[in-house]
Amino acid sequence: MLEEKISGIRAQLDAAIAEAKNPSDIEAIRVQYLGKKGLVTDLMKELKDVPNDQKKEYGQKINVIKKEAEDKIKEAIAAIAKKAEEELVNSAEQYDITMPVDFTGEGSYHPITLVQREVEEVFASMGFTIEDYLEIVDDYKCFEALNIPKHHPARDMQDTYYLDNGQLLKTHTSAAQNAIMRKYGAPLRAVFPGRCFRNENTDACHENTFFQMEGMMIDENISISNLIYFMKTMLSEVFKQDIKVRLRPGFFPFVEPGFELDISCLICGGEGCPSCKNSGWLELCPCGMIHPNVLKAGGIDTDKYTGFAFGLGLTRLAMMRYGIKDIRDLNSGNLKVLDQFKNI
Ligand code: FA5
Repeated sequence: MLEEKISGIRAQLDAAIAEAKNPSDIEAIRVQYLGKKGLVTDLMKELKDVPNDQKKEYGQKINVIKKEAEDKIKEAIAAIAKKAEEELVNSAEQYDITMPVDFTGEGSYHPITLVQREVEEVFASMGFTIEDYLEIVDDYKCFEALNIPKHHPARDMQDTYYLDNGQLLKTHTSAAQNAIMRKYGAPLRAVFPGRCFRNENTDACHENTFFQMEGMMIDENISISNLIYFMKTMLSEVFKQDIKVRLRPGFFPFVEPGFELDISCLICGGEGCPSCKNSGWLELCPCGMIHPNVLKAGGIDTDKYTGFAFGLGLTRLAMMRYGIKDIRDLNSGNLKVLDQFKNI
């Protein structure tokens, strides 16, 4: 009697699976056989009325058909998925890949890229080479070669993302200074843009991922006047107008003396707004004369050469150049923001 029921269920199940065309058909079959009121589940409920001496044998047979139904349903799901994938691949062959593409969805350069290229052009025209550098660097390049030994308090100013292997995400483009000095020796003029990472609380003018552009000029008789000249030329070329700047003392272990170069906030005209933390000034470009220890670490003869370096906040420059009020818009990936730069 039980055997008859089981073979009836098996035949029915096989027929139903053979007919199934999509995942919802299979789900209906699963409910019909293995669901709470399913045919196989009902068999198990009958177990309580079976005489005790036959319970074990009865139970084993039900378990076999239950397992068989589960396996068949699993196989059917896999087979249907495979068939759907094959159909998709076959239908893809029907596309003509030689058809001309509709370019109405054309992209645009990111505003930071646009500003980066402008600044690069200005410096290239003044004889600077443009260098590329790594985003993952070691402690020596990011700190020690820059006169920031281990446990120096200046490290606290750049909350660093360390990797498990001891390397770190570059916190500033100054991390490339040593490699570039070693690559070219003196005299040298180079700018090197790059992405920097700091574990910062974000606000309208701070991001945890932002761009800087470092610049270095090393030669005989280089002084602060050279530094100021290059900074002013760059800003007037980029903004195509006179920009109010102020220079105040700034401390960075890798320069001596060091300065902070701020520009008057172009978003609020110097009145004060969230983009400039209500100060009317935006910290844009720390700079200074390269510390002799840093030159020495880069293999430069400090009796003969001096140099200046600056670390331009490229992301902030892009904000000022295009009137972007919140730095976070630049990393948002929001196409509405980026679309505005299509025709630039
Ligand atoms: C530095 O990173 C130094 N390496 C700069 C330097 C280079 C000094 C060479 C002297 C000589 P600072 O941490 O201040 O300094 O960053 C430089 C600029 O990067 C800032 O003025 C600002 O424009 C930009 N910047 C820094 N942190 C952020 C941030 N979280 N979000 C956006 N821009 C930032």
